[in-house]
Order: sequence, then C-alpha cells, then structure tokens
Amino acid sequence: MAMLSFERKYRVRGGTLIGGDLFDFWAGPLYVGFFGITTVFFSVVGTALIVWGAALGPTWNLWQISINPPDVKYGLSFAPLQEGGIWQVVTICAIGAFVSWALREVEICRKLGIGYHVPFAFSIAILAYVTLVVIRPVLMGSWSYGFPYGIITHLDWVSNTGYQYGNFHYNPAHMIAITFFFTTCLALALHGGLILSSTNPDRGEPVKSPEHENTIFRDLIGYSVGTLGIHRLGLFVALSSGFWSAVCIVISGPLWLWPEGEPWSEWWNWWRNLPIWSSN
Ligand code: UQ2
Repeated sequence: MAMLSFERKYRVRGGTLIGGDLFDFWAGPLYVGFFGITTVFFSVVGTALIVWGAALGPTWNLWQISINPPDVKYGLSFAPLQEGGIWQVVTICAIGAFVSWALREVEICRKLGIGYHVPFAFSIAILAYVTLVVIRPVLMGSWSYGFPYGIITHLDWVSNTGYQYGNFHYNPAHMIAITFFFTTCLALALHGGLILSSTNPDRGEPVKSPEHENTIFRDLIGYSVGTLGIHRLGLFVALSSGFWSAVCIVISGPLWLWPEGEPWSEWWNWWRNLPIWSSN
C-alpha cells in the first residue's frame, strides 16, 4: 500500500483513552489527541518557569544557568518559589509532559493496532528521570537530593553525588548498568553491520536475504539469534541499561547509606566476611 493511501486508511477515529472524539484530529502530520494538548501545556509552562528562573539571576550565561532544588531544611514540603519552588513546579511540569507524551504514544499504537513496545520503552526513560527527582529524594526525606536543571550544574551534581560514595564504579548495580550499555552497543553494531552487509552486495548482485544473515553467524559462532530475536535482544539490553541505572542511584543513599555516603568499595566486604575464610 502506498504511504498516502495507508495514511487515509489509518487516519480514522478511535483508540483514544480520554476525551472521545473531541481531540481526535491531526495538525499537519502530527496526531494531537488529549495528550497532545497536555504535552504542549506542560512543556510551555515548564519552559516559561525555567526562563523566569533564569531571569531571576544571577547569570544569562547558557552554560551556567541553573534551576536549583530547595535547601535540605525544606524537607519534603513545598519551598518558596524563589528558593527551590520553581524547581519543584518545573519537575511537576516535566513529569506531566513526559507522561502525556507516553500516553499519546499509547493512543497512536491503539489507532494503528500495534503493540505498546514504544511507549513501554519510553516509560523506562521516564522511570530513570523520576527515580532521580522523586523516588530517591522521597526516600532520602528531602527534595534537595534532586538534581539541578542546568548544563554545568547537573554535571557537578553527578560528580559530587558519585564521589560522596567513593568510587562509584564499585557500585554493583552501576557495574550491571554499564555492562548492559556496552552490550547494547555490541548488539547494535552487530545488527547495523549485518543489515548493511546483506543490503549492500556486490554491484549487480541481488540484495541478500535473512538466510545469509543467519548463516554468517552460524558459520562464525554456531548460533543466530534470528531477525526478530535481535530486536527483542536489543530492546531488552537497552531497557535493562536504563533500569539498572535507576537501581544504581536509588540504592546510593537510601540503602548504602543514609544519610551520608559510605564508599561503595566497602560493600564488597560481604565477600571477605564470608564465614569460610573469615576468622570472626
Ligand atoms: C543475528 C540475526 C540478526 C542480527 C544479528 C544476529 C539473523 C538480522 C546481529 C547475531 C546476534 C547474536 C548471535 C546475538 C549476540 C548476543 C549479544 C548478547 C550481543 O543472528 O539474525 O538479524 O542482526
């Protein structure tokens, strides 16, 4: 089916989660829907608050502008706008916009009658953000543990938070997350290379089939995960990267160790203290 006639076929009513037909329309190529409206609303309000926060000073240097979370003394309460309250409302707007975007993806999937893999994948990215600015601060008892919204300042936050626990590379969940990030690169490099290799045969030769793709890996390592399997594997290792990143930061403090950091290297003493070789 040509693209234009396909669009006519699928651009039909229905599949909405809320609002019935009211927002069930397109703006040019973009589906709107109830959650398109809420995405735009939260994005505009959040961005306006960031610009207002920047205007309050002390700098217009793009690299140094920072919308900071409240002081630790405000705990889990609302802070005055100019003392972290802006950060709190920006955080609400950001979560509102991200969740709206995910639900708009769900509505489009329902229209098309396809699986929810794309919104599911995006929800892991939302989980990673929410872990940093809601779940961990709540577990630590103060919004001050959220990260500041600024280009340089969020880098400083990552560095300071990491060094608070000594060498973060000893964090076991950090190790698992990194391993998944690297495996994601390996899987995408293998997949990208394989697809380009079979779709770029010698001049005059026909494009090769999945049989060729299977066979190079069967010859090479005795196993092919398959054309559908590589995409399942890719989604799994990519989402696992984000998931274990969230675990790695949420256990730093709430579990190991509240309220100040014990070095992650100390965690490995469980091994040295095993009764088999520990004299105590
Ligand atoms: C494959 C296959 C694909 C692929 C790739 C493989 C035809 C087009 C890349 C090979 C992948 C394997 C053997 C798994 C590697 C495991 C990890 C953890 C990276 O067999 O099927 O489809 O793109």
